[in-house]
Amino acid sequence: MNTQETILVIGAAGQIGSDLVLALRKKYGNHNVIATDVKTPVFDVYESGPFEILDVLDKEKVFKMVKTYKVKQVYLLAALLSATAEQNPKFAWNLNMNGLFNVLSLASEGIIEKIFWPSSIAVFGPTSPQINCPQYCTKEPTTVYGISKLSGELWCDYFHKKYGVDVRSIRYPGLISYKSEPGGGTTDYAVHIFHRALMKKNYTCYLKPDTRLPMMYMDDAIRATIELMEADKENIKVRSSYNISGIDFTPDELYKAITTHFADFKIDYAPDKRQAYADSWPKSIDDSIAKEHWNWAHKFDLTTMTAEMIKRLKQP
Ligand code: AKB
Repeated sequence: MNTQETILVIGAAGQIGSDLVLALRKKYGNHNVIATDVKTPVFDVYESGPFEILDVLDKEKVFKMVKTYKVKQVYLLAALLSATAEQNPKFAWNLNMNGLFNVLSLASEGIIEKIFWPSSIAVFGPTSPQINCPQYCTKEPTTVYGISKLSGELWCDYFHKKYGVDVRSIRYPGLISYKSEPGGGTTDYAVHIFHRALMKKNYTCYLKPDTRLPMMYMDDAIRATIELMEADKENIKVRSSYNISGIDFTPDELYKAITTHFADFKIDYAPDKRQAYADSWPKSIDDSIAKEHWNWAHKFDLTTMTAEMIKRLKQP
């Protein structure tokens, strides 16, 4: 991307947006990355470059913003995650689908050139392979969120095939970050647990101790996103969404990793509705196709991620 081109990030106040905006600004210049959301983002995002209030469902305003800032690339992050989507299926469908549709339509009309849209491991369901779940397999998601993400993937692929839209996507696992807490997901426990440990308080986990899920440290996820967006067009042969893999662990394994830093930290378990969503997802992911197409490789494992989270959260 040349430094005169502008990037629009929609959903900049969320967990991914809080890190992605800063990484994009570092790479492409503060003023070339327009952060937008329906709510105010973390201070670092707000003060380091342009921020505008934007609801992705307001197609006219999205269009106006794209024109005003001469936007070439859109990162569309606004979405309802698994737990909140289940509480409000209609709104989740509207936001997760029509938001994407608005952006895909602008690209099909040639108004924007490139789109990033996040999918999730939630596209898989109980009939998908549970261990090393491959890129291509049966997908029968049983969550509202998973249904919307799988449908979105199909729309991305359709707009690419029919209109040549350059849309790129990743099936994120649970993301672990220190800048901003996640909201409304099933994998959020893996962030909340660190905050409790640092506060020297016990943690009550809403998943069972042996619930293994695919996870990733945010630095890896941001690098994957930017590497995918910068890869040569001809190498991107999957236009639905790419599997990427980082770490997989259970709440008990994460707890034990944290106790190497906080020996007195205590956990107990009170599984709730989110257990069923977690049980429907794979335990680990095969990402050999992403490795082959655009050289993806994760860096952080459970030990290095835990040490880094604690170090970062301790910093004032
Ligand atoms: C969630 O838990 O809903 C998300 C996801 C796996 O996409 N973190």
